[in-house]
Amino acid sequence: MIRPQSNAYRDRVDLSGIWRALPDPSRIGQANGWASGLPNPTFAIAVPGSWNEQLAEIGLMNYVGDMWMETRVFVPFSFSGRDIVLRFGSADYSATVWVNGHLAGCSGAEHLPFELTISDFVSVGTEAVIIVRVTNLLPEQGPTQRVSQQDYANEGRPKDEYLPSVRFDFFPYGGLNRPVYMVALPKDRITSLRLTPSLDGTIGQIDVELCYQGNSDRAVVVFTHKGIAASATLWLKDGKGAGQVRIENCPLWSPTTPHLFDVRADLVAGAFGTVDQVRLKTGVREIRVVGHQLLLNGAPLVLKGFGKHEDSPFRGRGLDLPQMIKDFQLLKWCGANSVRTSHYPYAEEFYDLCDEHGILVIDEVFSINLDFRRVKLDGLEAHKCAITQLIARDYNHPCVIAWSLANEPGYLGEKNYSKDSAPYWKALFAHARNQDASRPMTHANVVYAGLDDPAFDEGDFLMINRYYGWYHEPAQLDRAIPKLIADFDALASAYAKPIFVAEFGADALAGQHATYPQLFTEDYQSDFIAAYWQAITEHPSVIGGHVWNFADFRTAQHGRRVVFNLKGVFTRDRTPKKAAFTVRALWAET
Ligand code: BDP
Repeated sequence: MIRPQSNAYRDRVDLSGIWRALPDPSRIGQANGWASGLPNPTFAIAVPGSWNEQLAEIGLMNYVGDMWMETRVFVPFSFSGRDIVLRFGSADYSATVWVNGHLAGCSGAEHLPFELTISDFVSVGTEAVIIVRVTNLLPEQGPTQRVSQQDYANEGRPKDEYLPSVRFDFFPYGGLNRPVYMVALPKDRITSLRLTPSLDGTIGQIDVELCYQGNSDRAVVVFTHKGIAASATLWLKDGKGAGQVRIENCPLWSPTTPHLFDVRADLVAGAFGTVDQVRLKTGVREIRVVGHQLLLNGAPLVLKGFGKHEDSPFRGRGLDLPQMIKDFQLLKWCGANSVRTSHYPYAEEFYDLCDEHGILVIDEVFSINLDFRRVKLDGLEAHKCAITQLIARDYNHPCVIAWSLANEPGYLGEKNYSKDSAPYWKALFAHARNQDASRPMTHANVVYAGLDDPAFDEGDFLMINRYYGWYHEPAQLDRAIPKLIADFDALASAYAKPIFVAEFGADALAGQHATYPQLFTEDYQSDFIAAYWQAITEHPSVIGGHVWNFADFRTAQHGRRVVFNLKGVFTRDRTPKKAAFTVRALWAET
């Protein structure tokens, strides 16, 4: 999927701004003709943005259900003769779209972009009415399953009930949380561009694969970076073409040298000359797993950084560019070199900034706490689709060094997890490797799934989330750390693969202190992180760790949570806690 862009051949109109919204808890909207225009009164809502905090005062903080949203957009005369497409960065969690009363289509996988062709439903020089019905109710089957209040009761675990009902420890914000564009595309056009870098000594190679529609005969793809230029001409046939560039003494992309190439792909149709052009940035680097190490450009990596969330005051999960910029300043200030996009794909702007700042990314699909007592074939198919769409979106980012296919399956410690889930993981990892043979695959293991988690057999490196000293052995690091080291030792002898601590952390209420180990104090959080970091760096098979979490974040309501999950080393408004200074000192030495 090509990102929306404006150039001599393509155009985009940004639909961000104030839209109209109308909740539809009883799902009466479609029968009452809302697809053609919302009845009054409606509420103003900002897009991108989640409805929850924005519209809390009219009772929508915990609302789960359908929300109808409307905007109007003038279709410019310059869009004439081109294909007109609506492009949503995401809709949380799914959406149906109508344009001037015509059904335009539906969203794809959660937290990922989708495009709908609307050329037949609009006329240039007039205003189009865009209606979107968004729902934040998850489907029953999928990479992340729905859970209801009734399920908690049926499963005999009323104490686990969250408001709203979710299977995960973050807020199920609803809305159009990423930019929406109306895009004009040439009829003969590039439909995808895949760039796969590798190294041959000091020569950087980039394999180029391009798909197109129309009657073009060749494409010219040019890579430039500070006075270096290389290009490939691809001869096209049957909708695709491939080629390779080789760059002598190639400047490589890495956290310390995030060299990026500007890429320009021109689609050429014989005597008509160039008919389409696409621009993006990429970098040349190679990522490999060898024994217990993860190698970037041949050198072993120590991953230091955080699990994060997209979460900000008022916007919820809505794209917050100033906060994003600030976060990169703080990541660099801490000395972090990596993040995991826990627990879903982030906005595309985030990966652009990771490329630019040299932040390595473990890119995670939206799959949390899969309960294998309920998994059906549809769920596996939806999970595969989500992986396909994630890889298609993020493939060209040098920052992405691995795909995480799931977080904490088997969380409920289901009796038959090991047996029931093995074929699922086999099929899922095989599918993912078909989509990308160049990057390692992994998943995050929870302690309850056991060290014989069958997903470990399929992954290239082993991610573990551990909370010894917090949920277990509370405030007792002397008991916790030996358990952590025992897990490292057991995994290292069972698998010839690197181990990575994808989550470790403790809640801290900013301003809370004690002279002795006390949960929820800044001091215990700091000591906890320091003790884990020592165990991580001392173990030869462990390639690093990510503190859970970068910043405090809103969760669904539960007695265990004081409004937010407080495991951030920064507060939700990015004030550093003591632990932020601790990681800065530790990571400066690593
Ligand atoms: C882990 C989950 C993460 C939670 C964290 C916690 O992966 O989403 O927020 O625990 O409890 O198990 O803080």
